[in-house]
Amino acid sequence: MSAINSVTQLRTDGNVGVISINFPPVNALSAAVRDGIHGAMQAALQEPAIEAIVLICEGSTFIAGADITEFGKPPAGASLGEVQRIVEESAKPVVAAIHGTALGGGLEVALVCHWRIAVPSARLGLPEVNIGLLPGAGGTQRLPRIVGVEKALEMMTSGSPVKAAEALEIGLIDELAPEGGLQAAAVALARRVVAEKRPLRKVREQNDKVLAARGQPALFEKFRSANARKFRGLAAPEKIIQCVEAAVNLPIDEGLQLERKLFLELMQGPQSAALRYYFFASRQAWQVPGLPKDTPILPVETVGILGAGTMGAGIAMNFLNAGIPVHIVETRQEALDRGLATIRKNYENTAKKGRLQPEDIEKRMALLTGSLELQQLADVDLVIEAVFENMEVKKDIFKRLDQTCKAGAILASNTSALDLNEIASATTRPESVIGLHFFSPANVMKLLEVVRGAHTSDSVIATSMQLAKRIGKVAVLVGVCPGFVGNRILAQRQREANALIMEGAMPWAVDRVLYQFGFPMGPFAMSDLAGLDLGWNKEKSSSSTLREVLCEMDRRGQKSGAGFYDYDEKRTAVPSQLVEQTIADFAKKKGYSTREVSDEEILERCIYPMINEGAKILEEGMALRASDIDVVWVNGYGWPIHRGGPMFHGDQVGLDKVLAKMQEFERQLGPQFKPAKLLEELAGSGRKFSDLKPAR
Ligand code: T1G
Repeated sequence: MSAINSVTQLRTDGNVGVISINFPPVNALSAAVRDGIHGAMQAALQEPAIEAIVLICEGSTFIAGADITEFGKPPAGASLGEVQRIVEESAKPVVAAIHGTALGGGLEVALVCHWRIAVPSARLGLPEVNIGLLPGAGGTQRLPRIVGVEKALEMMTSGSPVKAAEALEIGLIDELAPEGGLQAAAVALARRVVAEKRPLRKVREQNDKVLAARGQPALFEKFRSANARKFRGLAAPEKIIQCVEAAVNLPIDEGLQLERKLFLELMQGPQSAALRYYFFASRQAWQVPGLPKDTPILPVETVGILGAGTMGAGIAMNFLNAGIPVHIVETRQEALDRGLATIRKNYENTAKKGRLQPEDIEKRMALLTGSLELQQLADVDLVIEAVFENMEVKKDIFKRLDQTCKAGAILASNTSALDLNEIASATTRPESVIGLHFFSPANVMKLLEVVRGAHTSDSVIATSMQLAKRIGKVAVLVGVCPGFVGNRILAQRQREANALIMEGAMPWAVDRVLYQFGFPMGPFAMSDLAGLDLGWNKEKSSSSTLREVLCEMDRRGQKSGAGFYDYDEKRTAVPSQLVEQTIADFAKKKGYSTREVSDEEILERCIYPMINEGAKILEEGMALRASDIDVVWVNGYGWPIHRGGPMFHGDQVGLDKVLAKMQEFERQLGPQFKPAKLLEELAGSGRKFSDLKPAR
């Protein structure tokens, strides 16, 4: 056995040379790994006793791709192209032995091997599109040659890996190895290849599947139109399609040249920078600086939920999905029955879409119980209160929970804006009180704002962050302030959207500008979807707000067939002349004078105050990092992920420009645009939000 370098070993097993990579956490293709493979291949090729080679990894996974932390740094070590060439041109057969994930550059290395074997739990994919790139090491040319054009297009534009069984089916691997027996199986395969004198099979020479698609441009046009909505605004998918078209129509070396050109365009573009930033931001959000590594994690094996309404039922599903028993307590039987029925209905709807088996519904429902007795929560590890947003109601509930629940139980509120510290003050155990702010629909939305109270203990915080991961949420730790982080920033955008339509911008213009920016829907279309009459009281309505005026006109949103927009029977939104006139009349009555409002002003007025509010949130320590604010907005409010998040966007625009605009708006429109001190400091010193160190 010889150590090629610190991360690579070459040992022999009979006539087979085994190259083993060990570069935690995911054996990414760092310079050391590339040098190691290249050096080990040279050694193996020169060793007469070695007749075949196995490439395998230690740790949790096969190579999970290029080392994203090296992007943007000066190249070092053997290039990936050199590594691939020495493998593909090897005179000795090379077998890739795959466990965990073979992703991106990792799969592209496996694709230049002559054979591929994997354990059943392995997954193989080319997820570069998720970081705004395309497979830049031959994946766009080799994958279609193995799995065919349609499957390759789907895999590379979705970024989704396939499981080993499917990989075997589509020819991406040649054999399955027993779990725990990968190396032995790979060596055995290598030995058979030698014994049977099988010719060296190179993917780059297999052209039948791409030739079969030649002369069928409609295939690509159909794929483009079928995915137009999903690819809206994204640069990478289109370039991937172009590379696959090249794989079909050009010799592979020309296809590889195009792939290289388009890869570099994406690598140097703003979208990949944003997506790579977000990749790390979403992983950093889990880390709570200042929390001792050995902070005890409390057991959460049973959960109680107070309230069986939309939120309570949705929250319950997260725990049922993770196999955690839930007991829901309500005050009225019919509300409880309705909540339990809603949960079952949601599962049945998911099953109808083929995403859940009937037996899984029963497994989940078997974990769900309900009653009208708070006493039933005496022994649960965690209670989540999801009742009416009223401070007195919540304080009364937490007082009773404090008297009912066992010592050490975590008492959480799902409040979306109320003061958690005041809620905690109703108990004798504020150290056990935390906010778990789910977003509706709670069983769908990934974001969970974990709200730390003034007295919340480290254990309760650490337990809550870990629990969030266990139930598949993206957790961000936030402080106690009105609206926490997400809704506090949303209020800025909402205020400006409402002001802009008083000044002459149409609701559909505001929606269009924000939709074109990348949001899934603009604020007025969103209001129509949610319903304009949330919290509206017909008896007390006094035409004092535009929303009241519209509700009084029975324009309550999509559900009433009209809101800001008119809706046809297919619920297609159509700008309403009546609303246009209603807005003009209302604005006049309120003393507004209307004017032409440019798209640029709409965008800046909606986005810059969000960035400014984010700066205030950081100043007050209500978020640990600027990137946490971005993770909140990407996962809770549909901020276009290829723009990184509001704070990343501010850095991209230039904080000096954001500051100048805020100062201009402050002069023109009022103190609501007053720049945050932090924005002034950073802009003044030429720094970015990304230069800030995480708060403790
Ligand atoms: N490079 C560097 N670090 C990486 C990494 C990568 N490719 N992937 C993961 N990490 C780090 C991650 O930051 C975290 O670090 C730790 O590993 C665990 O990750 C030429 C150009 C492999 C499925 O896009 O999908 O190849 O926070 O928390 O949930 O065409 O990581 O612990 O310090 O996600 O078990 C293509 C991205 C690259 C794969 C494991 N490859 N990674 O998931 O752990 S571009 C990818 C993942 C490329 C080629 C192109 C997942 C995972 P820390 P984790 P996990």
